Amino acid sequence: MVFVTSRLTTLQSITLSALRRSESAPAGTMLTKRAFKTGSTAPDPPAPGVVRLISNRFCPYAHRTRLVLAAKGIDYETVNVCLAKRPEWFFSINPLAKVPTLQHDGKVVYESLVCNEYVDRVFPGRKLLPEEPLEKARIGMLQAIWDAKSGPNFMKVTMTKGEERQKAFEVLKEGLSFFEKHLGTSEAPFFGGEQPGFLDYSIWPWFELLGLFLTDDDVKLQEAEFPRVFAWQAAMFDRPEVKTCACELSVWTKYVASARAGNPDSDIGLDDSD
Ligand SMILES: N[C@@H](CCC(=O)N[C@@H](CS)C(=O)NCC(=O)O)C(=O)O
Repeated sequence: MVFVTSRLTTLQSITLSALRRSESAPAGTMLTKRAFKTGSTAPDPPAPGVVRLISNRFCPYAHRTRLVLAAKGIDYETVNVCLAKRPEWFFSINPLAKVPTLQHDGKVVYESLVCNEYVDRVFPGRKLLPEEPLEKARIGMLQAIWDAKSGPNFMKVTMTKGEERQKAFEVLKEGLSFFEKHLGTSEAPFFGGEQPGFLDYSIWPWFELLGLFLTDDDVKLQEAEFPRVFAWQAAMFDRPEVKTCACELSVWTKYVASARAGNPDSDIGLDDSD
């Protein structure tokens, strides 16, 4: 664990050098750092060559980028921001003030999929996006199905009740059926082939939370209906980069409770030393 500066006690960085050394030996580093809030002083820009991820511990989009950074074994530092009370300085880095946002050698990159492609193209390591145009197009089309049908309805299922919830669940499943079908087109366990690729990481954050959200009988995914997706989920849970970036469900449960009470607490689960 590297502390970026003594001036900013809340600004700390994550070192994933263990991952760089060996994919099978994850650093096991958890993001357990307090979030910058409205009124906070902006941290200095990252040092030359350092990748900084402006993030939030509970954002699935930022989780996508953490996964890609970890998968490629890139050292990076994390600055968490509070989404309910976003710091003013964040708007001058990213006009949308959304996480994830990357800072790297004076450049700023935002939007999770854009960040992930940037990281994939700029840094060495195994390539996560295929070069072959049709393969790349297939990934893009599945991503579009996820974004249109499954991702938003996953959130809707967790936030709504009754008929609206059931309808959202049906559309979510309709989207998932394309993923089930795609997995059936090869023997490989991941969308990326023998190892997870771009799409695996971009849809994973929601799958990690299935056990938290889709648990009621009327909105429970049935393994018999999506056997390949369930096998894929199990294989993903085994990956070192997935373990490194995971947040415990018990902490997530507390976060969701704080959000439902109208006060999402980005620092929940941290102790005084964080
Ligand atoms: N399309 C964006 C979505 C990112 C996003 O919505 N992030 C949320 C946190 S999960 C955020 O920063 N929200 C701040 C806001 O919109 O107020 C991406 O893929 O990066």
